Amino acid sequence: MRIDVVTIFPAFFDVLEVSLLGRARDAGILDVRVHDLRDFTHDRHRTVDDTPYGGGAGMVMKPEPWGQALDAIAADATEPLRFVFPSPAGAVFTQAAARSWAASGEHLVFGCGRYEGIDERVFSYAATLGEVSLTSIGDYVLNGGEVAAMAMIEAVGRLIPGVVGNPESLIEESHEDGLLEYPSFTKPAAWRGYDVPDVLLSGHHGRVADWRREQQIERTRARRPDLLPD
Ligand code: 6GU
Repeated sequence: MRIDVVTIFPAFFDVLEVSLLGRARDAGILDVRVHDLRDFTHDRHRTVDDTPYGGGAGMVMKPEPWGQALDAIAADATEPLRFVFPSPAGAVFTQAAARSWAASGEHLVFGCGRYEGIDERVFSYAATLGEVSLTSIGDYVLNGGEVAAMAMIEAVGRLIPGVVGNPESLIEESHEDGLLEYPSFTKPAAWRGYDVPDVLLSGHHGRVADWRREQQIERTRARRPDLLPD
């Protein structure tokens, strides 16, 4: 899968070299390329922002460098493009979106804005080159799209076949079946006065499965009732 990132902080993405996604890159499963938005400027100060029309606080990212960056990426794309602009004003990113993007065969382009945002016309222009998603990772505010893009890249990347070693570990986990994950335990069976639930030591696979499902439902009711059907 091909993923491009456009950012004024390319070093933020150095951590993609390590861990699971780093190995997937080395194995040629994930091809992630990070671009510095300032490389698409032409003035001496490599300016990427300007004051907002209509006034107000903060700066807005100028459209011209974005247009050139998106054009450069589109020019050598071989798969359909999806432009993802991380934004607290976007639709909330979910496991369903991660699954859909991972299975789509699309080339993902993350456009990371800073300051008060990107000139709105950039989204309209991107829509002439591919699909456009404005996507939030939750109801809180970050300083820019970089951390959100990283979260989405990891969520999507680990669903690409071969990235996660054991595909079964992708199935039994929080959100995949619409419920939170059941609690896990390992040895020792007794630790500092806390015991592993007896049912897990029983060897009855059916009872273990029933107990885990009950735990999933109970936890989801307690912590995330919004995930349960009415
Ligand atoms: Cl995607 N961007 C920013 N700046 N803040 C956020 C976010 C994204 N998602 C939640 N908060």
